[in-house]
Amino acid sequence: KFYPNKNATVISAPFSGGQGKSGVEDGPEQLIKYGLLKDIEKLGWNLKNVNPLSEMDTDKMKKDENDVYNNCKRPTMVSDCCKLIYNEVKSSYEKNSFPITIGGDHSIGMSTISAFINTYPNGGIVWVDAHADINTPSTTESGNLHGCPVAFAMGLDSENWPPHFNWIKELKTKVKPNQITYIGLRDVDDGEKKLLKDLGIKAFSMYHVDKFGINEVVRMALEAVNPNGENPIHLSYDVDGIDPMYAAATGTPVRGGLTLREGLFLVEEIANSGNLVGLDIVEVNPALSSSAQVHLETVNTGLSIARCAMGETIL
Ligand code: EXY
Ligand code: MN
Ligand code: MN
Ligand code: MN
Repeated sequence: KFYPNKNATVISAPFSGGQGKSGVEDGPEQLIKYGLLKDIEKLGWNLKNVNPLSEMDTDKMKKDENDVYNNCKRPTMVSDCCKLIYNEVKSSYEKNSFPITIGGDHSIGMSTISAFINTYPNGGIVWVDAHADINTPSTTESGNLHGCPVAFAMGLDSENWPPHFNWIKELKTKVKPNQITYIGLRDVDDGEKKLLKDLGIKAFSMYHVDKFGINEVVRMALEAVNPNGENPIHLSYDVDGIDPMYAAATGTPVRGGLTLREGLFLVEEIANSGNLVGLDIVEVNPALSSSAQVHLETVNTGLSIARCAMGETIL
């Protein structure tokens, strides 16, 4: 419905500055090495692969320990890289090319969902994650900006943002509470719980998945952000939403997550709705693999998410 020409852009975002562990910047390379582009082409898509960070010396920037503002770590690096990623995702959306952004850590979600909402102001976002990633500069305890992208895209607490993020503050459209929903939550900070509650964001934790089943949870999630069934959907998928049994090579694994099938079913269901227009796959960190098998499992989980999103199992 949205992409009659089946054009898609794989946007590599080899970025790790939103958190402290190195290795997540190699996620895009590994996903591509194990077949991401070929897999999607096989499903009939015309692909381009771009890397908006190719000119950035992110290694050098990461060592700048003075790059701190209030409680936020590496705001210069995160802001500079996220702005480049924003521009790339926005341009893909404008060209009617399905953006598939591969991370990299989840701080880049501030770019992808901002680009989405500034293209489709009535769109809905599904955020799959063990974490809510909605800390503000005032609530974050870790100072890691990969725990904050949703707050930035919503414009929360913007008076306390590092001035580096003025570009995102000035974007015309902010994500509104009824435009984002979560699936898979199980490690949410107290300050985040209060924000979710106060804002009335519909969030489905693992408790809800167990109680209602994944089919009903996806139905409720889509109803929350796409009540008329016609709005475009952007899916931001943190692989740590899936249980570490299937995706252990990630920076902040939390036990008790989605099974592989639950994690893929929800993607299939959203793809089947015909409204999926953009995808992020983030937080694959090959360096955190305890064995070659764990490495393969995690990368393959990422590849499966991509194939399901691009229609592999639409019959
Ligand atoms: N809530 C914690 C923090 O703000 O540091 C953990 C965030 C982990 C974020 C991961 C990527 O989803
Ligand atoms: Mn995340
Ligand atoms: Mn997470
Ligand atoms: Mn925690």
